[in-house]
Amino acid sequence: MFKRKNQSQEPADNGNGRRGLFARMKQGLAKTRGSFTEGLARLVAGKKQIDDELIEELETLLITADVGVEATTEIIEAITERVKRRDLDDPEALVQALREHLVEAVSAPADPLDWQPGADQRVVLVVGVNGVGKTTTIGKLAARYQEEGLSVMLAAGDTFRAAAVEQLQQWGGRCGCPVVAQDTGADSASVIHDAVQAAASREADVLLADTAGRLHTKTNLMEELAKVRRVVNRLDEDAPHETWLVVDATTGQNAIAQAEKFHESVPLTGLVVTKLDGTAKGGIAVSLVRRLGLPIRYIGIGEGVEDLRPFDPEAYVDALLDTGTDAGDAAP
Ligand SMILES: Nc1nc2c(ncn2[C@@H]2O[C@H](COP(=O)(O)OP(=O)(O)O)[C@@H](O)[C@H]2O)c(=O)[nH]1
Ligand SMILES: [Mg+2]
Repeated sequence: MFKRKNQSQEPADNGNGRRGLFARMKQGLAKTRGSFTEGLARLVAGKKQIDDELIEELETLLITADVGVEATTEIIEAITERVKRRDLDDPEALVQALREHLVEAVSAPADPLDWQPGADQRVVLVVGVNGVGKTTTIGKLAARYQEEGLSVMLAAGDTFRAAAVEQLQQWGGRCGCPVVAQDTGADSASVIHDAVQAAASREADVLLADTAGRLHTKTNLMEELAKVRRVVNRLDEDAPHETWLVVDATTGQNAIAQAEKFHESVPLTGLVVTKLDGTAKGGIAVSLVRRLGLPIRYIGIGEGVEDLRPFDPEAYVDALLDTGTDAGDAAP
């Protein structure tokens, strides 16, 4: 059983309590925040007004954090325009403006995921290349959803290696979620097909389907995923209800091209950005949203079950810029 079941008996500020949520996210984003906030502080220090040099350095800072050339150019242009209009006249105001622009850039239109026990069943396909954190994310999500009172089933659709199935079974065991699996080397689409049928007959609220990031055969991964999607869709014309691409934040700008390729083959509905704790380039979240127009649903900030957070654009940017406080914590 997970420790967080006992959380009410533990001090409120142990990082799991409501007050500690924002602190924990800040800690997870420490690497990006470190370079970003220090950079900003250095830029702004001792400056009474905003000059070209300051704006140029801000541009460099954004690029360095992997915000991406396009988003950076847009933000810098908007800020330059505001400086010209004298709408922004001191470095403090500049930081506030930067915050606003980043929040806007990292937000994409999305319906809330307010899934209810006993309501419509949700089939979620989780896709992404090998090692990005798909199985781990599914394990963390299963625990989260179970805690919210939803009944969860898992599909071991990554049939590439035995370890992948075992890994999912371990996560399933921890939260008591049934795992539908077949032997290694089985057809991923067939496993997920069976799982969708099993989830329907057991009336599970959520089916989280793991998929392969690599294949035994020379079959194209994208074609295989498209097939999985078709098979699921044949069983239920509304399914998959969600297709989430897991992206490893430490991949850098290559992640964008990778994401676009997936999106062409299996229409994605959202993103999960993992391993943000391992990089100073948390700006990748901005590039991804800017290029794909998809919402980030969750972020991974560590390996533990509690290290998956629903994504909140404002809290994220505040954690990066160090502008938020625990008191203002709006994280769920
Ligand atoms: N630091 C860190 N490690 C993570 C995170 N998410 C996953 N991992 C680790 O990344 C490795 C690969 O994860 P896995 O779920 O097996 O990736 P998959 O091949 O996409 O299923 C594992 O060691 C995970 O513990 C994260 O948010 N932060
Ligand atoms: Mg896996």
